Order: sequence, then structure tokens, then C-alpha cells
Amino acid sequence: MSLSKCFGKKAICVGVGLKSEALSDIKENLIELIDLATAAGSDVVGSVTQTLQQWNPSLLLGSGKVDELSEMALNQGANLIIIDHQLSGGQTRNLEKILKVTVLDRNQVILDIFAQRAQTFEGKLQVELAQMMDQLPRMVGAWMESLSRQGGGIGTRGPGETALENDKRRIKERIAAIKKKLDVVRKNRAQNREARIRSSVPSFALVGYTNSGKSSLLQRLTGADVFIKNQPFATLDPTTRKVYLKDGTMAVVTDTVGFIRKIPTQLIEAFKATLEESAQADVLLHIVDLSHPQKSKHIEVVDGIIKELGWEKKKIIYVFNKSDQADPAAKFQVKGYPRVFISALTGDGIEELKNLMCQSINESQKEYELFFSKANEYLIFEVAKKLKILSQEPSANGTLLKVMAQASELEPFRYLLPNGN
Ligand SMILES: Nc1nc2c(ncn2[C@@H]2O[C@H](COP(=O)(O)OP(=O)(O)OP(=O)(O)O)[C@@H](O)[C@H]2O)c(=O)[nH]1
Ligand SMILES: [Mg+2]
Repeated sequence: MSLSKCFGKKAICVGVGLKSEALSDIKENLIELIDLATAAGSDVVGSVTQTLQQWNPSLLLGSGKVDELSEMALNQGANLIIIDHQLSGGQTRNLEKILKVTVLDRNQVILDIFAQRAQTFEGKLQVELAQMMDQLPRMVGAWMESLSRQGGGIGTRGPGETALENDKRRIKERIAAIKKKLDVVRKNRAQNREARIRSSVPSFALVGYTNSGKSSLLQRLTGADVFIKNQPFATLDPTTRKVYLKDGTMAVVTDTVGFIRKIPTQLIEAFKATLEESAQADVLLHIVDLSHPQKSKHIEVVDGIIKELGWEKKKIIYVFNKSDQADPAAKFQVKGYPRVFISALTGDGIEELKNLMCQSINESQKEYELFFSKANEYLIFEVAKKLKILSQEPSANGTLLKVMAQASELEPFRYLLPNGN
């Protein structure tokens, strides 16, 4: 905890945007920033907003607003100021010089929460990687700035430059070392998944805005004992559990880290190993907090990240959660199909969700392996007429075929699955 830049601090949060943005959005973003700061362990003692014609290159904010903040920090005894927009290294240093307190941006607060929460070896490595990747461009900025202050240009070496270059090199080496370790984690996970694909267990991934109730739903569906809390980023590490659907159909459900608007790109990059677990799922359950005033914005943000991750071709079920505390009219204000309205808290709508999950299993295509003994090889021709063949591997005992199929299409050939299920 001692390494946290937010924990135990008295903070002022600053919402900021351009005149072209809606004021209501800037205010909603500020509310979210206050939640983030609180989740990082800060005591938020004040907040302000500013709308700008254009960004101020040296301070981001207007200089009048910075003076106002300086006075406010003094009056409130604040020792941390958090800005709801990415700051360059130079802007941070300039602001800190005037304000005389630590200045952080939104990304740094999110990374701070992640650093405090990371429990597992993998989680800690991923957070460290994200922090290093966040730090690197800030350092480059500092170096460029020191050059221009000395009136130097390309090819001029200023004092401090060598030290900075050494620091940069050390960070780059550390980044490479962490990536290597994470690769090992990734390979182990891939092996576990292979085993699951071979046994043809359908898989679902819970995705959605942070705090929408993903872990609560995992608990409701599977009885898993998981960490649930009314705050952003309660979950960092993925959890996969079995669920029994209709007629004893078994599936697995994976809960993972939540998304947020303006998610730091370094976090997505660093959490690739974690997200791969969801990337392999047959169907995504997109959980939305139906009671949230920003629900439509949340759907948009999550859909955007799904696209960025290349998952948009997957089958997606929209699960509108917290129906117990939502305005009845909220149901008519949301987009997204197929859909179901549930309450992970009361259990309302869970049966309907399970039915939709069953239906989606039957509709979604999956990769299966079929084994044909020498005596059965003549059947390959029959299979080829009905299913898409991905590969064919002949061996001494027979032929292994990889096919793409819906579960129902596979039914007549089920006895050819290597473990007979
Ligand atoms: N009223 C109500 N509250 C709910 C419901 N589902 C979840 N919650 C509450 O919403 C908060 C967040 O729930 P989580 O399950 O931790 O949400 P999450 O999506 O896993 O959040 P992160 O892991 O932080 O991204 C908790 O306080 C839950 O008790 C619901 O159906 N109704
Ligand atoms: Mg969670």
C-alpha cells in the first residue's frame, strides 16, 4: 500500500473537457473520477470542472483555473490533485511546480487501483508492465523538454540526458523481462483451454463496464465464492467456473476485469493474457447496469472495446442487470439484442438467461475433433458433405479431422468424438 500515490491522500478531482463536448458528459466523467479516486483509497475533499476552447499545452488547464485550484488545495488541506485527462510529463511537472502537491491523471489513478488490488503473480506482473509502459512516454517528454530549455536541438547532448537514457534503458529491459514471463503464463493457459476445446465444453465470458455486476452474476450462476464490491475494478484476475444449464448441459463461465471509458491502452496491452481467457469463449455475456444513468454510454464503450479486441464476430447476449433497482422505463432506453433483463441480487430472470445461453450454444459454431478408425474412414466423405473441415491428419490408426459445426449439426457424428461425449 505504501507505494500507492493515492491511498490515504486528501484529493481534489478536476473534470475537464473541450467546449465541443457536452457539459453533462464532463460532469458524469467527473463523478466516475471521484469513484476511481475513492476506490484508490483517497479522501476526495473537493472537485471542480473546466471547459476549454482548446487544451493549454503547458498546463492542460487554463492558468486562471490553476490559480483557483491552488487556493482550493490550500483551503481544503489537499495533498493530491487528480485531472480527468491524460497529462504529458511536462504538464505534470509544470502543474506540480505551481500547485506544490502531487498531480496525477486519470490513467495513473486507474493503474494505482490495479497495483493495490493485484493478488496473483500474473496480475502483479501485468500491472507492473502497464505502469512501465505508462511511464516511458512521460520520460521521453521530460528529455525533449530539457533539450529545448537549453536551446539545444537534435545532436546536442545536455546534462541529465545520459541519466535519463539509462533510466529509459532499464525500464525497457524490465518491460522485455516481464513480457517474457507473461508469455509463459499465456502458454500455460492456452494448454488448459486446448484441453477444454477437446472435451467440447461450451464456454461463456462475462464482459462489461466495471461495477455492472459481472462477479455477482458468476456467483448467482455457479455459486462461486468471488469478491464482490460496490466500487470500480473489484475483479482483476479471471475466474472460470462450471455451470449446469437445462437438461444437465455443462458449460464454463469466465469472469474477468471490467472495462471503463478512456481505458489506458497500456492496460489492455498488459492484460492480454487475462483477456485471452475471454477471447476464447464461444459466447460473450455483455453485462450492463440497467439502473445506471450512463447505461447507454457504458454499452457504447464496452462495444467499442469488444471491437478493438477483435471479438465483434462472436455471439453476444446483452444481459441487463440490476433490474430490481432500475426505473421500469429503463428497459425501453437500451439497445442490444438478443437480450435478457435480470437481477443477480434477487435471481430474477436467471432462468431466462440460462435458456438463452442454451440456445446460443446450439447456434454457435465451434471447433470439434472427430477421430475415424481405419474401419470408419469411409465416413469422412459423409462428414465432408455436411460440415466444414478445417484439417485432416492421417495416422497409422486412422484419421483425425478438425471440423467447424453447431452442436446440433454434430449430433449424428457424436460417437466419433475422441472421448465419446
Ligand atoms: N441492486 C443490485 N445490485 C447489484 C446487482 N448485481 C450486482 N449488484 C451490486 O453491484 C456492485 C458491483 O457488483 P460486482 O459483481 O462486484 O460487479 P463487477 O461487474 O464484477 O465489478 P468489477 O469487478 O469491479 O468490474 C456490488 O455492490 C453488488 O452487490 C443487482 O442485480 N441488483
Ligand atoms: Mg467483478
